[in-house]
Amino acid sequence: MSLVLTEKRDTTGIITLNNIAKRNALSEALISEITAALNGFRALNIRAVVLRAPPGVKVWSAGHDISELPDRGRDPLGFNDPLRILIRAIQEFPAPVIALIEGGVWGGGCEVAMACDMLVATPEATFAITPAKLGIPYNLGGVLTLLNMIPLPVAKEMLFTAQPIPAEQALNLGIINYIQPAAQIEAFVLAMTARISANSPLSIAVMKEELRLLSSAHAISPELFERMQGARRIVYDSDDYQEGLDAFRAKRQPQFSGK
Ligand code: LCV
Repeated sequence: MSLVLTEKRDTTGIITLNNIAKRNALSEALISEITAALNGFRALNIRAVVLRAPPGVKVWSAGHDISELPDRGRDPLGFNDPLRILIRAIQEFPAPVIALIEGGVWGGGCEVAMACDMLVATPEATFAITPAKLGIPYNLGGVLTLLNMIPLPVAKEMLFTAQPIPAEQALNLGIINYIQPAAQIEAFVLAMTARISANSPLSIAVMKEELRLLSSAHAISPELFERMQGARRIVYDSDDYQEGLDAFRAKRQPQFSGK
């Protein structure tokens, strides 16, 4: 069974995350189907992509597939982790990718949505960034994606509380572009992609790449990078990291010791 559905409407490509039973958890298999769909769209004259879940879902994506996270002792969010590959594939796709959000967006699912160029959500949509709930040391690239989208105090609140924020707050903060009722959201997003498709794809592609390069242009010394990696290693070597994984697998609340 395909984990994603793809569709071409004129010059818009639509990718629908379709593993509802697992709440569209971003497994390696699901991610490889999304990246394959994006690569397929590159070969066609696609001028805008919509990334969505089926209409009416309660969960857009439950984030990283926790069952695929390594036990303690290995970086869970390394450069070649499938989630990191997907984030880069979205950011480097040469046309705008619009996230059409219905339902809850969790963990790495928020970073996938926020790696998109624009977000349109239903009023019921929520956004929760959850590494702290699992004992995960988020990675620098992921934190930068969030920092480019969310005002610092709110990014800290979302990371430290791991609690969802509602679509209205996300709209007020400029994290999402529009809120649209579920009955109108697809037509609204397709009208947006039609406007984009009428413009110069070459001009849009170069401006998207300029914005990506400038927003990720942060001077960081080797010493600073190594210091952060060392700090992250303490976390993914910790009892708490293992406890976060074990608790999710056992479907119980984690008890973090701080060790
Ligand atoms: C694997 C899952 C998942 C899942 N993985 O349905 O950002 S970071 O750093 O934290 C990063 C590492 C990350 O993204 O970590 C994942 C963060 N995500 C979360 O913390 C959300 C975890 N999921 C949930 O809280 C619930 O599943 C929600 C609220 C999303 C939906 O609840 P609901 O009651 O509707 P279930 O929990 O019953 O889940 C249905 C099936 O999907 C699996 C879950 O194990 C269950 O599988 P079984 O039917 O086999 O028991 N599932 C859900 N989320 N992230 N598998």
